[in-house]
Amino acid sequence: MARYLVTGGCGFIGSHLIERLLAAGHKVRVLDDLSTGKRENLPDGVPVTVGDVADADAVRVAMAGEDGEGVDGCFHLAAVASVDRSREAWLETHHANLSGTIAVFDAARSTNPAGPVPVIYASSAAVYGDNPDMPLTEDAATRPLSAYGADKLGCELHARVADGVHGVPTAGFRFFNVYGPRQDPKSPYSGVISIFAGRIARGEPITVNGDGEQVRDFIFVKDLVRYLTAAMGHPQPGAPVYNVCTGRPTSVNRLAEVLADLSGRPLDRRYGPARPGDIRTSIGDPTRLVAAFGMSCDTPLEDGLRQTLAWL
Ligand code: NAD
Ligand code: UD2
Repeated sequence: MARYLVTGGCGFIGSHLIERLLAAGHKVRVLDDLSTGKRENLPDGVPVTVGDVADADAVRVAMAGEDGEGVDGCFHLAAVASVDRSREAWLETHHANLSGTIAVFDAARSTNPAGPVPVIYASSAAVYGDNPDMPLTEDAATRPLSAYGADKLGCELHARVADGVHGVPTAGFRFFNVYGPRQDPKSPYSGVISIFAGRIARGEPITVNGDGEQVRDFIFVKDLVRYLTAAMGHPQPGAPVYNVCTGRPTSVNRLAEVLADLSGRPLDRRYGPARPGDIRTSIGDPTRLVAAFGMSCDTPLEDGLRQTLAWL
């Protein structure tokens, strides 16, 4: 049994991760500002400190715990997880997304009585920006198109500092487009699958940004959290980063059609302007991930979408 801090634990991915950690018998506590996360996403009894991950004192206190015993590791997921929000609120999202990550690395090096503890953190496919070399390997050039992607790349650079200078083992996961139950269908800043699924289920129209032929690599959340727990169990030197992806492309148009089909509802699809800074094609190469962890993101899209629709 280990003790972990999960930042952003009340959010979509964090709540699935915590479900898995608790099932394995670990003790978990959470730091979350509840800006998009909800306490109801977590079972009763998980201690939640409401605070800002960019507030270094709040992070240190959350990591130390009431008894001052510290943690065995930290899963760092807190961020403003939206390209659109990072355009509207550039500096504010930067504080959460990059300064918050440095605050976590800093606390991980100094707060725990037994010395530095590992940090497993969320990066994003957004670091690749408009790189056309599909499928994207981890060695592909990074040229983010958004403040969100730039800050995630910054997290990876600081992870190297955490590891090389401060002895904090880290592993960064470049999540591609994650979907599944508990992704908020009502927020305009949510992922496209939850927005489309919610609107189609309510009989409302959906808006496709641009021509809808942009392509994404969608991963089911329950596939993803297995890598985070595996990485915590075997921290590696050198601040590795891994794509978390399937290698399978799906266009936004096709996604809308499959969702309408699975939910048995008519598709009322409208086309709006392309989103500024939107990436045209994003498909990852999972080779490094599979080699390192011996498992792939294998939930077929239609199965994952069914589970998502059933949760609504
Ligand atoms: P989410 O919005 O559901 O979860 C983020 C959580 O962080 C929420 O609980 C929110 O309240 C909390 N949070 C936000 N700002 C905070 C702050 N300043 N201080 C403390 N808590 C704060 O989003 P998610 O999809 O679960 O994303 C989790 C992580 O995965 C994020 O780092 C995100 O950037 C990353 N990611 C997500 C996707 C995806 O497709 N969902 C893809 C790539 C990367
Ligand atoms: C980026 C990252 C992803 C994650 C996410 C933030 C890439 C390739 N992916 O996702 O890893 O970090 O940011 O959580 O950078 N769309 C519509 N209509 C809508 C909503 C979205 O057409 O109502 C389109 C949108 O323009 C985009 C696609 O759907 O082309 C996916 O959008 P998204 O916001 O779900 O995710 P994306 O790709 O920006």
